[in-house]
Amino acid sequence: MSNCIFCQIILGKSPSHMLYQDERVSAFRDIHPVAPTHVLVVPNQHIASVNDLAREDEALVGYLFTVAHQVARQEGIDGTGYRLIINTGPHSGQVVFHLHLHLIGGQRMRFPMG
Ligand code: DGP
Repeated sequence: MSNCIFCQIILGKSPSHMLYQDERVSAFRDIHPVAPTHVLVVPNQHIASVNDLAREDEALVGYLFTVAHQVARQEGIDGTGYRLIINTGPHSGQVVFHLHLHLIGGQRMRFPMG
């Protein structure tokens, strides 16, 4: 989608610090990191949010987690641990309506959230 910033990043039309990309998924650093590692793992296909997932996207969603793990390993935080967050809709604070998984780590995080 031409008006979606993540689609523009995936296509290389907007700048990003890309860490991983293949034909299905891209992973790039968040522009406003909240921790030493803050990466967004996104499907290349435009899907606005979890609310817009279809049954045929189930394998793709699983693959997002596989790539998140791979990037966590690349970043050296798989052993210390990390948090994966998917915001969905206004109450969650979702601001970019292209499905994305926040991979956050590199420091101890507070819990519970909300
Ligand atoms: P969310 O609230 O879950 O929709 O988070 C969207 C995230 O996207 C937020 O942490 C900031 C990040 N973001 C927004 N615009 C850009 C951008 O142009 N480039 C990058 N790398 N990240 C962006």
